[in-house]
Amino acid sequence: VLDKDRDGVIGENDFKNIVCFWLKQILKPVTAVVIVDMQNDFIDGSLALHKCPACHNGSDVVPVINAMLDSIPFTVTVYTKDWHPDDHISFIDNVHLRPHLPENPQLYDTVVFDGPPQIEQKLWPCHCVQESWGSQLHPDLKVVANGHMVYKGTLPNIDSYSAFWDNKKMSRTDLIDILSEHRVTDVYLCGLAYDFCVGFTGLHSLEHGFRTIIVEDATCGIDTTEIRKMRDTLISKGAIEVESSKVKDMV
Ligand code: VGL
Ligand code: ZN
Repeated sequence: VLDKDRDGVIGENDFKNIVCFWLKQILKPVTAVVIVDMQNDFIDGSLALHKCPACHNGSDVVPVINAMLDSIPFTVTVYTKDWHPDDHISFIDNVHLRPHLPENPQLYDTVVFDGPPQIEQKLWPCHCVQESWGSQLHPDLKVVANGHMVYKGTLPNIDSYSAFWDNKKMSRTDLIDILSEHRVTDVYLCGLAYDFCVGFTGLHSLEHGFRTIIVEDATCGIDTTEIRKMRDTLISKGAIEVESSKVKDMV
């Protein structure tokens, strides 16, 4: 900011530069779009949304996201991948691998694995195993040349719904570094699933102080009740929801 007037004293030019810098920051947001977990398993595979209670179809949001990527000049584009080792704690078929296995666990139950630390975990079908077909991005999703890839849920003993931190905030991904490096102010969120990975990423985005915008028609979810709860929580903490058609006027 002080490049032009380097006499060590804050003069009129410095002051103007500082005001200009902050006006630009305020008037011209630096935007990132975070495209969460648009992977085969959530669209056509083991955790396909159309087989889940809300009966949404993950493939419906592919063209909406593609259209945004074609028409909106986001400064930063991030793709996330749920990226589990095959002995991951969230898979129902792996409960026998853990000590103190909960009694007769059922798919989609939330169980508590003994610690330390104690882990509360919802049990999912095996999904998004590293390098498998199910973990690949949907083939029709547009992948931009300068996009970043963030991997989450990569450790066997902890799940990670958010693309920032794992569910116990013991480890973090590269996402905050990518956003900070580019001085991002506004985070636009889309992808799957609204009530889990999109939602928790949104909550952590708010915690980091980003203006957090959920693109309504570019995301869908697993369970209607959970979707409603997540929406209420996000809105109460300051997130906003907009239609993709409105985003071009905000960026
Ligand atoms: C997700 C359940 C399990 C998601 C990931 O991407 O929303 N949901 N793992
Ligand atoms: Zn997962």
